Amino acid sequence: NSLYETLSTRRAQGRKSLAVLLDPDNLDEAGCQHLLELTAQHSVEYFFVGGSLVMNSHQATLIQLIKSRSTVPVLLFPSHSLHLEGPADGILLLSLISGRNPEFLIGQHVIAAPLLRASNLQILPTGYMLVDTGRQTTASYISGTTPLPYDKPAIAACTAMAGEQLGLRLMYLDGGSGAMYPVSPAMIQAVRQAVEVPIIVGGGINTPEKAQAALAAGADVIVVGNQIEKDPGFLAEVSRVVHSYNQVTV
Ligand code: 1GP
Repeated sequence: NSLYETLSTRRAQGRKSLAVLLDPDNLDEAGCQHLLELTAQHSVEYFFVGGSLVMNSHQATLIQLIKSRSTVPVLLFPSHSLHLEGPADGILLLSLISGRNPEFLIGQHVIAAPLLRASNLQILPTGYMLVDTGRQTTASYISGTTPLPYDKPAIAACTAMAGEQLGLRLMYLDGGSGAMYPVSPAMIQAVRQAVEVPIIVGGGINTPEKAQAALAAGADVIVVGNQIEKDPGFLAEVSRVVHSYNQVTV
């Protein structure tokens, strides 16, 4: 099955998924090995690999290591057309629809298009929405865009609706890495009601309660990065929340 078919089947069945975000800048080989051992015990559906800034060049090595030890699909989560290295399975091809910077709506995509055509990556066209969660994030600074206001779910809903009408097949609501607080359940709910496509939610999910709140509001996939970097034991906790939720709701 293609990655997209699996995502939309899981969405249709009301099954939730966990994605672990691996930032090549923050993860060395030993840390990655440890994480892979943990993910063998506590299920994870996706690894997302990327970051707003990439300060070293070991993304490809990191992905090779994951692919040699794990069957969990690896999706590139790039912030720039320069960040496409490594034998990943697919790519979240992000169009930054919360912003008004043409470079991240279409410019980078034009540069990346022939590289993607020549690759074996499965392409997942994704409407990427940055949400203001209390302080300026690297993603918002680097992209030169204003995030969606935290307390305006209707703007997020209309943005997602427009993205879906333009043919984007996933929506990603992101409070930004290490956000002070996650995207609000009210905003997730509004987006859930506005579109049919699977919804990914990340940024600042650092407790089981925050994970549960995002899932209950309608997230199909939650993304956790920072908290697992700080405390790899959180992986077991958040995996339990995501997958016990499935047993309750299916
Ligand atoms: C950021 O959604 C991701 O783009 C994950 O955020 O690192 O805060 O979990 P955290």
